[in-house]
Amino acid sequence: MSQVDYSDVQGLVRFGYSQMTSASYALVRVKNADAAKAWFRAAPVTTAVAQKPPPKTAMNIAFTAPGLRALGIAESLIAGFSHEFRGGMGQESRARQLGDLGKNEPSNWSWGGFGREPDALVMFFAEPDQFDSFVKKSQDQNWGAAFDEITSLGTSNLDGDEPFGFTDGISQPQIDWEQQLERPCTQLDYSNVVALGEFLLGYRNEYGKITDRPLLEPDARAAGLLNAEDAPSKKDLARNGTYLVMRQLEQDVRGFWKFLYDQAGGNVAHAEQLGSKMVGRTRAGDPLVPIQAEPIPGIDPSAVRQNQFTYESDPIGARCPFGAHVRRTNPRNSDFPARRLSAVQKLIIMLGFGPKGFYDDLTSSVRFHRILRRGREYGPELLPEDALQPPPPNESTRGLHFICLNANISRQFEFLQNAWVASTKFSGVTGESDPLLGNRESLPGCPVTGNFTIPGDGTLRRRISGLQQFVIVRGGAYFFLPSLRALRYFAGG
Ligand code: N7H
Repeated sequence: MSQVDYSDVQGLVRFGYSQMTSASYALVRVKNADAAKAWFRAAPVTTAVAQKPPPKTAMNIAFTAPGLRALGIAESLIAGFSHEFRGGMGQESRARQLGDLGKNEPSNWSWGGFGREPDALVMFFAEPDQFDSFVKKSQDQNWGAAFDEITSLGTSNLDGDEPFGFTDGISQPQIDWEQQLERPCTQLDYSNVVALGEFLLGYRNEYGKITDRPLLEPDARAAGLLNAEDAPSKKDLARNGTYLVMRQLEQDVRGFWKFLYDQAGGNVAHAEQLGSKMVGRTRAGDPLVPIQAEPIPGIDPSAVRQNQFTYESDPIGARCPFGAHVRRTNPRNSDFPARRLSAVQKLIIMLGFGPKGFYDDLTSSVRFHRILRRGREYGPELLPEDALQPPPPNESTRGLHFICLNANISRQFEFLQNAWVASTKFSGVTGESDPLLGNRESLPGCPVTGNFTIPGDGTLRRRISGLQQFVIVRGGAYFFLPSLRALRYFAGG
């Protein structure tokens, strides 16, 4: 039994709302603070309580730091949130870290960017026949009085595929809602169960610590908030809330498949194989390495066929290249590939006395760098077999509204994006970044990243070059997804 009060947690933390296949994201600026607060107070925010049957509509709400200011939240309180959240995704130094340079520069984004952030994100989800009326009802007169809408980002339902045509949404961490995990100082075997405090503020994280967050004196206004677990005399504004990262990632689906077909000399099967090597799964979502017999904690029995694997059986990346998107974004146990170690050997390595060599330069433990993905696709479907046809005039764009939840943006999302996705050094391969997401512009001081290494069995290895920029960042911001109690605090009710 979880001790978490699900009725205080926004539903997106626990559910992806997959049965509600229609969704849109309204990015708004506060026009009138009182009207905005009144709208937030009345908003039917969906909680994490499981309902049977599940609801047909859902709404969740998140704020940027400027948004909290716009609602009149004191600067001293905002100062308690993380510096990434306060600084925003579009800050110059942060953009460099995230690889948002050249075409991806925040000044080119159609929304977000330094000084242009929305105040709030209102997410609408519904079953298709309910969607229009739900949004219309929510965006009533008061909505118009409260907000200026910067944009409303639509989504599309591609039946579980992302726009390049690969199955998405397979691998997610399993949250330890019951807080049963006993964490050793160092854990060497891959587990998919992740501490609650990695995804929800106010609880213990993978270090056994509670992430920093704003704590308040218990005055009358804060009376409705929960007490802090680690400072019981204080009120915990962020408990049951988390950070939400949003990035609009436009995908060049035609460019992606043209590149694959060109590399494969027009052979469809080979093109698809190369695409799978770049993603790290087949289009149907199967992993490129064998499923292991031993269970992995936190892998749902229904997901065994697609998710009960590590890279232990593929130490040189012959099946799933080191640089493949899924191997980069969750290397699982790449710390110790191909080494079945005894407890003593593991201890020796943990203490830093292990053998020196190629594998010592591998990625550090992954359990501090997991994210919960909650994004949705947008734009019309384009099947790989149609991608080589000339585009129609005024073709709509397509891509992913990437959304992830994490309690520590810098250690989770930013680490992934910087050290694993954008970096040109990863797991022993150099001079290449993520084959799907890498920024290909040759910028002063940055090595060219349009390479992709496919190690073969034994000594054979193939290096592909000339990868183009298949994904362009069109917008983004860091939000705080508050608990329902905190939302009432912000909205003054
Ligand atoms: Fe990725 N893609 O279509 O190839 N991603 N992703 N992603 N991604 C995954 O395993 C994709 C992006 C992660 O636990 C799959 O569920 C595309 C960003 C993580 O084994 C596919 C875009 C970040 C995983 C894609 C994009 C991540 C993952 C396989 C952008 C983080 C789980 C399906 C347009 C910074 C890895 C699955 C694991 C899986 C694609 C973006 C992270 C098919 C097209 C920005 C953690």
